[in-house]
This record gives sequence, C-alpha cells and structure tokens, in this order.
Amino acid sequence: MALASVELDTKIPNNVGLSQDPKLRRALEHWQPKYLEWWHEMGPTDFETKDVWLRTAVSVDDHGWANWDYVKMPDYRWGIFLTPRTQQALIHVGDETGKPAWEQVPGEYRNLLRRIIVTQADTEPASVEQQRMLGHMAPSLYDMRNLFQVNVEEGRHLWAMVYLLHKYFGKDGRDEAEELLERRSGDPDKPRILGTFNQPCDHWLSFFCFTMFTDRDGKYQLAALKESAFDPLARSCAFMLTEEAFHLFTGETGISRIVQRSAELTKQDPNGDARGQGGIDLDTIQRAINYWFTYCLDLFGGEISSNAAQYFAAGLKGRYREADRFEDHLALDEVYRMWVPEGGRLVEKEVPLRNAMNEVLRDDYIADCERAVRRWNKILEKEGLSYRFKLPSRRFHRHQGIYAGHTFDPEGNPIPPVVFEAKKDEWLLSPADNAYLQSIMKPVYEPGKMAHWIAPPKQGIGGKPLDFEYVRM
Ligand code: BYC
Ligand code: FE
Ligand code: FE
Repeated sequence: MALASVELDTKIPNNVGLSQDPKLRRALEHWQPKYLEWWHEMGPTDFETKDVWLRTAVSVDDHGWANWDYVKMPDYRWGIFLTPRTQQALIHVGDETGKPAWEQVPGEYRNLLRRIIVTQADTEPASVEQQRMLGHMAPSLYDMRNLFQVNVEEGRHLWAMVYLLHKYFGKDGRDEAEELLERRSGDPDKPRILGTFNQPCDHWLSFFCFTMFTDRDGKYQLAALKESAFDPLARSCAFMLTEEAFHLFTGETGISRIVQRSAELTKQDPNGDARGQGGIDLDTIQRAINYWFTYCLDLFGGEISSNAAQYFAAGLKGRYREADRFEDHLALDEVYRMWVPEGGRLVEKEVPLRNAMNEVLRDDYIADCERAVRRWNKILEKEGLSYRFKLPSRRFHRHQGIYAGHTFDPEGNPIPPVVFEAKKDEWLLSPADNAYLQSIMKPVYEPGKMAHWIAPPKQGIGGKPLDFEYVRM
C-alpha cells in the first residue's frame, strides 16, 4: 500500500494524494467556497478578524502533527488527513472477520455506509452552529481560544467526512455534501439529523457539558467507526480521535473548574448557595449534567436495534476497541440482559448481543462519564463539602430507544408523567436556570483574567502561559 505524502501548499492540505486525482480535487475545490460561506454565516462570525492562537493539523506523525500559530479563523487550513497504515488491514468485526478490509465501498453496503457517514458528518457543523454565540460570554481569553479550537476542528471533521462522500459515493455523495451545508441546528424546516444537535447551547455551563458529554459520544462513535471494515473510514476516524482528545479535555476540565469555584462560593455564602455569591450553585451543575448526559445517551440509538446488528454483522461498526478488547468478533452466541418497559413495569429481557450493540457502546460511554463524575466529587471532598454529583439512570429523560415515551425519576424508577412534569425543573436545566447563567456570563477579554464563576485552569495551552493573549481583541 503506497502512502501518499503530505501536501501542505495546495488549496486543500491533505495526505490522500489529491494532486494525483484532478477530478476529486476539482470537486472538493468546488465545495470549498461553499463551506467557507457556511462558516462565515454560521461559525463564530463576530470574531472572524481576530488573531487566535490555534493549532492546525499539518501531518499524521504521532510526534508533532500540529502547528501552533496566530490564525484568523476563516484562514484556518482545513485539511484531509488519514492515519497511515503500514500493512494491509484485516476485517476484525462481524461475518467477514479475517478477510482484507475494503478499499472501496461494496455495492451491497453502499446505502448503509453513506447513511452512517452522513450522520457522523452532520454532527460536526451542527456543533459549530450551536456554539456560535459563545465567544460573547467567554470567561477568559484562554477559554475563548479553546472554544474556537474546538470549532475549527469540528469544521475539519466535516471535511474528513465530505472527502469520503466525494471520493467513494459519486453524485449521491456530492449531493449529501451540499445538504450538509444546508441543514441548520434547531431549524424547524431543515434541522440537523440527531436530536441533541438541535438543542440550544447558549451559555458556558452547557458548552462544557456539551464538550464533556456530547463530544464524548463522538469519541465512542468514532472509536466504533475506527474498527470499520471500510478502511478509509477507519483511518479517517483514527485521525479525528487525536483531535477529539482536546475537546474532551476542554469539557471535563471546564466542569472541574466550575465545580472548584462553586465549592469555594458555596462555603463563602451564609446560606451555602453559590448563586448568592454570583456563582453557579451545585444543584444547577447537577441539573446541567442530567440534561446533557441524558440527551447524549440518545445519540447511541435504540437499545434493541436491528440497524446496530446489521452494522456489526457487515463489519461497518465495531465495539469500543474491538480489535484489542475482544477475542470473539462474531458475537453470535451471547445475549445481553436489559430492563424493558412493559405495561408500566420493567421486565428483564435477553437480547441477542448483536442487536444490543448500541447498548454495549453506551455502557462504555457511561463508565467513562462515571470516572469524570468521581473526579468532580473529589474536588467537593477536598473542599470539605458533603454534596456529591451523580449521573442519572440511563432510563431518565430519554427521547430515543425503549425508554422514550415513558417517564422515570433520576434513579430510574417508573413514575407517572404528571410527577415528571411537576419535578422537571428540579431535575433538568430549566429556562430560569439558562436565564440566570446567561445573566452572569459577561465576557472577560483581559489576558490572564477569569470570570467570577469559574476557577482558573492549572496552566496555559499551546506552550503559552495563562496570561498570554490567546485571542487578540
Ligand atoms: N436522534 O436502531 P436505531 C460527534 C433514529 S457525535 C434522532 O435506534 P441506530 C460530535 C435512527 O436514525 C457522534 N434520530 O438507531 C460530537 C433510526 O432512524 P430510521 C455522531 C435518532 O441506527 C460533538 C431510528 O431512530 N456519530 O461526532 O442503530 C461535536 C431507529 O434507529 C437518534 C454517529 O452518530 C437520535 N439521537 O443508531 C461534534 C455515528 N438515534 O432508520 C461532533 C453514525 C437514533 O427509523 N451514526 N435515531 O429512519 C450511527 O451509527 C447511528 O445512526 C446511530 C443510531 C448510533 C446514531
Ligand atoms: Fe468532531
Ligand atoms: Fe469534538
């Protein structure tokens, strides 16, 4: 397998040999101005002329794959990078296990693969749209820069998927690429595909929850696609995951810093309420966790899914780290036990493992989220507070799968809809919470300064100190 070298001085930086494929190059160069128009309209528009200290992917080398510099976001070099393979990849998921991975899309899986790639692709611009106003409330220049870093990289993830659509799906793929720039997060007529990506994310508590919980769904979905028998998709997702780590860092540490500050303010306040001190109270953080975590559980699809079984059988998607964590890649003989709502009660059922693959991936995701919650609770413990955060049950507040259409309390007990309605604002981020959070989030544009409601990070980023001018205002 010849490895294409990295082309950086071309219109579209890439390591997929675009210069040797004039037809594909022209098609992508035709899409490029439309992408830039979308960015101009739907990206962090009001900061287009600012210099931002950004990292740009410039190679796929494990050491030094990124370059750091001041960049104006519309000038960001969005490129197409695939993790190289040194040897022929073999399929290690589903019925075709052991055969060579596909370099082309098999005709019988064309529609399924297109659908998976389009669904993945659609989330990337959606998240940029959801976050487009947050620069105006940034708690510091450090945070603003991190927001913009996440935004430009989600843009690059769109490029990664659009490359696959253009290269492997002909006219259908080019049409899909156009439509990806036409749907809009939250638009009633042409919404984004998945529910969570139409939810407003209009303050920084939601932004950190989004990068903590929603980008983490991204991590697990990309990890599942990294195991795909369609090798260009697997290699594309492998490289996206290197960028994704920073998005998850932003979310997890962002919440840690809010928890730290909220704990301090809770102790300072005579009533033990951080809101009394102009900060974010612990209950509101818990409600934000409940809200975003449950919307993100939906992103894994139905608990019992013939789609998931088909994806696994065909080798289109694997489990999290399928290659190194599992011996049996057929998953034909096992069952998965889960609680299924039936006549107002929960009944334990056995589901063939392949049909439960969405739930298997959700399990790994939940375990990862639990790890982060333990870290946040350590902060509370250190501050001498008895309050503890908790992830709600996977049945609580669901809009997809077998629990959708039923009502549960955060512990997962079935409750009547009227009780849920009455308790909703106690359990989930409410309009009143959002209004309060927006009211305290005034932008802080002075280098090194932090908003009152968040603790500073341990250190700066990109080799710079915390008081560096990360965005030149
Ligand atoms: N909203 O068998 P089912 C990221 C639909 S995030 C709306 O349950 P399946 C990122 C489903 O399409 C990662 N509809 O689901 C993060 C199906 O429709 P049809 C994104 C939904 O197919 C932050 C029906 O319900 N990547 O990268 O097994 C920032 C029943 O299907 C939802 C991917 O999602 C929903 N939540 O699994 C930036 C990977 N869930 O057939 C980026 C690609 C299900 O009845 N996607 N439906 O019309 C997939 O692999 C699968 O499509 C899903 C769903 C896991 C999403
Ligand atoms: Fe992404
Ligand atoms: Fe991300």
